[in-house]
Amino acid sequence: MAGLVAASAPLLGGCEGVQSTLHPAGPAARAISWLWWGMFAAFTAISIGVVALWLHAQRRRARDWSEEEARRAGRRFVVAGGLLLPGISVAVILAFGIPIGNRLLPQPLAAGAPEPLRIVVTARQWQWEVRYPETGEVLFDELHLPAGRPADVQVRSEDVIHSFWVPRLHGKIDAVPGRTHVVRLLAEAPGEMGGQCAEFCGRDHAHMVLAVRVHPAEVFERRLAEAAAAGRPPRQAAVPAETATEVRQ
Ligand SMILES: [Cu+2]
Repeated sequence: MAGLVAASAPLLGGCEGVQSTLHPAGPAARAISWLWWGMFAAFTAISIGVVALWLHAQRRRARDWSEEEARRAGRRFVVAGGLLLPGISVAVILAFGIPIGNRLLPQPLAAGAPEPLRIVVTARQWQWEVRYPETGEVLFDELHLPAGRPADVQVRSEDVIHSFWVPRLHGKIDAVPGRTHVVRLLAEAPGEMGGQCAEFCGRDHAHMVLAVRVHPAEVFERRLAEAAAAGRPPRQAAVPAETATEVRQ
């Protein structure tokens, strides 16, 4: 067992990183990662059980079955392996998954909780436009967040379907033309992380990345005030979609 743990250490090291679902930096991503680990443990146990049964069957001496016995054994096999096992597995996953999924929704906040920051993210081939309606500041491929304050990100698309995903903070949410989907991001501590378009959207899909910077709350507030005072100019010029590849390489 100790050997197995030692052997898996380098693999688990791969779970770290700026863009890892298994290295959560907020409550939503942590809930998703717990669900993932729970499913991983449960299905590992089921896989081991199935292999153990198979080995047991291999070693067992064959015996003659009457027709009635064979029919009964076959029926039992279908009920246990075809109905009970998948039925119980799906019920257990739903029992954990539905409350977690519900907690991930941008529900009304309790009285006294900090007001969520509003951010509008518009996806287009192949760029993220990030707008802060409070100040009018517009950024490209860059998202700044305050630590400890939720941000309701309104996700839209101007062309095809994209998917907005900051794995260390939350799950994926589709950016669908003509619709606005809201995802509530909450980062617990300052730091840098990555985001990525998670829906194939054309030639430069793989380059449609987002740098996410989480600032201490007071630094972020200062940043907002400075942007408001600066007369709402775009902080960085838009990169024309045609030249986006060259610029990024
Ligand atoms: Cu994409």
